[in-house]
Amino acid sequence: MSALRPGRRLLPLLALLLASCASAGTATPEAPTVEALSGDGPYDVSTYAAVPEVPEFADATIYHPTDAPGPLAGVAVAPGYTEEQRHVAWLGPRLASHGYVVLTLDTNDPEDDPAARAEALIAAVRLLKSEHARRGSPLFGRLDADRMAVAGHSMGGGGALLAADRHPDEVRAVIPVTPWLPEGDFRNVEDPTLVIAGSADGIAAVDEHAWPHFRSIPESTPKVYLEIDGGGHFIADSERGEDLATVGRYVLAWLGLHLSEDERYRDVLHGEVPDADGPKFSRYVTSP
Ligand code: 9J3
Repeated sequence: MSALRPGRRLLPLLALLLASCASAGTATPEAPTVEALSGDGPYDVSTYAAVPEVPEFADATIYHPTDAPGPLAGVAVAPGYTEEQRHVAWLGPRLASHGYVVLTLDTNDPEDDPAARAEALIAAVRLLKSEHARRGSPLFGRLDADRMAVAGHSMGGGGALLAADRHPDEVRAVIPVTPWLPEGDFRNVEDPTLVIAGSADGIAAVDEHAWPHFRSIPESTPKVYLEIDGGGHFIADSERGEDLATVGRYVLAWLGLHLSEDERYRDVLHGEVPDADGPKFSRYVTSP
């Protein structure tokens, strides 16, 4: 039996090694430096909008990396109240060029509430999974159905949180950006959640929305609250976002750690906040 002991001790090491090499869905080959994560990644991106129709949302666009090794993880993104895909569209090429499949959607009604946006996001996750199985889809056989994230702006962010609250098994990571949902209570959220907020948000004030949302998520759920100092409601808007490089970097790190399960991203999120970021953030709270 004693001959087994060294093997037993080596097993966790071996598992770690395998995990870091094989992390399925991790298509980003470069080290997660500030520079590498602040802009588009190494992959070519294609888009298509001829996706099967579903009742839960209107049009959609799928962005995917053409030359990334699969299986690929996916992210569904919902815009905010009265907004359209173009408001969140920058995330398509940004994330897809780093190896993710991204679906941006238009809600059925631009005034749809967060609950409708939650169902739209879950339908989008299911649609991505079905694209994996649909002959003729550009994603046929290329997706990892177990690695899907939901994200959104404002009511779309409230929707992303609700989606994770109601369908924890269908989601692996959640990224609400300046989320809006009064009295939002996310005590059932088990999926790792990155809340991105702006301290000067005049539409979804952080004290009424993002911060209590974050606080309502159980301490047992991996979560980070990133608050841009002086940031408004549109810090992650394709046209109005003033520092999309920073927002995108933390989104990529969250997906890298929790969707691709690549431990190299842990330090980006849980190590020291880079000197250049310190003054940008009014709060950066991580748990656990
Ligand atoms: O999605 C959003 O930007 C929500 C903002 C808002 O004030 O909704 C009020 C109905």
